[in-house]
Amino acid sequence: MKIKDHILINGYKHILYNSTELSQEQSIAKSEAFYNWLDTRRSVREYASQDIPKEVIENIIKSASTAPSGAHKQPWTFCAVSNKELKHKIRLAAEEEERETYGKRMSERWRKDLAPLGTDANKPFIDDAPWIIVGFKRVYEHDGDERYNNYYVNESIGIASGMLITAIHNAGLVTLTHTPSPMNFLTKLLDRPSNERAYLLLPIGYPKQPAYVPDIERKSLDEVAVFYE
Ligand code: IYR
Repeated sequence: MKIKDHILINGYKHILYNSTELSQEQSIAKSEAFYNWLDTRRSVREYASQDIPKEVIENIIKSASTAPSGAHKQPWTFCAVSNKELKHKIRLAAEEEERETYGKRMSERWRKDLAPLGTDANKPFIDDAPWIIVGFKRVYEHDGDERYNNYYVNESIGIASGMLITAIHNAGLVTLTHTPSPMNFLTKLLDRPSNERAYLLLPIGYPKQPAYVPDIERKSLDEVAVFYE
């Protein structure tokens, strides 16, 4: 029987999925190689000023935007900033919030948990990295005067952000997840509409040479997985 190149479901066109079939051996080898490569990713806090081609930034954002999302609404906007004055304004505003956070909002316990990672209220990486990307979640959309909520917005932008971080690593670049809180200042500085809320800020660049990262270990498979066979 000839396979149809498309079918209709609920009257909507569904096209053939082009699957890339691997043998079990290939699948094992590929998944192991991917894990080993992904395990080399680290959050890096010190950046070289070396520039990145804009095309790379465009490609990593396109990669993130391939993420699955609630009802395929793709409820995200990624703002990529290389403008030095704007990055500096963002740094100053982020540090102001962070001074409050580290000085007053954090519990003693939280401060202790962060101590091994060496984070503090200073965010020089916002100036130093040639690009920063601020991911915004789009809570609702407008259709004329009406507002429609998007679905699973946090889950959707969370998945897209993970894919963005993976794409950055794949491009031979480094990043770290900065989550200034509250982040309203980013809406103002980047002139975003009221249906968008900042979700995370990622500096993107090459690591300073040499750069140091915390000597930490990841949980073992046993600690993060339970199998029911
Ligand atoms: N948002 C602050 C504090 C911070 C909190 C956690 I939990 C971290 O893992 C790292 C930092 C900041 O971005 O510095």
